[in-house]
Amino acid sequence: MGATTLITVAPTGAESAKADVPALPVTLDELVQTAKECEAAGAAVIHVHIRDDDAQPTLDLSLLQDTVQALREGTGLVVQLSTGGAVTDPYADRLRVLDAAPDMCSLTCGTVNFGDDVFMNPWPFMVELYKRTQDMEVVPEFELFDLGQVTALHRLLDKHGPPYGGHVHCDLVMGVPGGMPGDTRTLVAAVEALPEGATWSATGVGRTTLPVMLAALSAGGHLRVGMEDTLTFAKGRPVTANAQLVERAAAASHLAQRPPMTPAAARSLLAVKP
Ligand code: KMH
Ligand code: ZN
Repeated sequence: MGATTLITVAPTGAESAKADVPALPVTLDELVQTAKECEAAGAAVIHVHIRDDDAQPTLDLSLLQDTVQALREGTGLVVQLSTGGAVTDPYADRLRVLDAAPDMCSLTCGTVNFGDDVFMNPWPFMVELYKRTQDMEVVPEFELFDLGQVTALHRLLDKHGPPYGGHVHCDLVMGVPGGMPGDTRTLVAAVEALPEGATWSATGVGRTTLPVMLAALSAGGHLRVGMEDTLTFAKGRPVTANAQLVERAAAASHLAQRPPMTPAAARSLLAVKP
């Protein structure tokens, strides 16, 4: 088997309103349907934020447990729950996400300005979350919004040892207003600073979606796509479904001679709990 591309889909996020973006999956049925379509289109991992009955972001544990179960029953995707939540979510709620027993969770490696808000990830919170991933056998995906966060990742690994499963996987989140820009030279700088042996994906929010996708493929990386990060497919064309973004990423991966990785291969690469 030749080289392949791991495609992660982030279908919902915590920032967009259903009223503004009708195609956003916010109910459990919509999320599972989206997940099935994205798996068929080439996704192997799903990065999950959920919404309540009013379509507002929530970290309600029982809803998260139902979501993990429904995604496991309906798809073969690796289920990664967001511990970032929304910028207003308390640390305790973000830590409790692991009690839903996902395969993976996100772990952001530092505080970053986030548009007009601040996405808080102080060192003691990072450490507490990391220790819980180790204890609860959940594989963290290290979210890197800025180059300084790569340094914080090294510090975390140096002080607290390897993640559950032993493999380090990172995601460069580029183009957030307040974080690192979504361009090729920044992507290369970040990749060169990653820990030895780490794998990585990249996503560029908004207008940086395509430049980051093409830079990531040409640099040998994996891809994250989805409506958490991208609401416009092309100039004047709103995204109509998450699968549209996965299909484009899969087509680009084929073009790069690194076709989409299967969920089973992703489980093996990421060393998630069997
Ligand atoms: N919604 C952002 C504030 C994550 O999922 O871990 C944080 C975020 C990162 O989306
Ligand atoms: Zn997220």
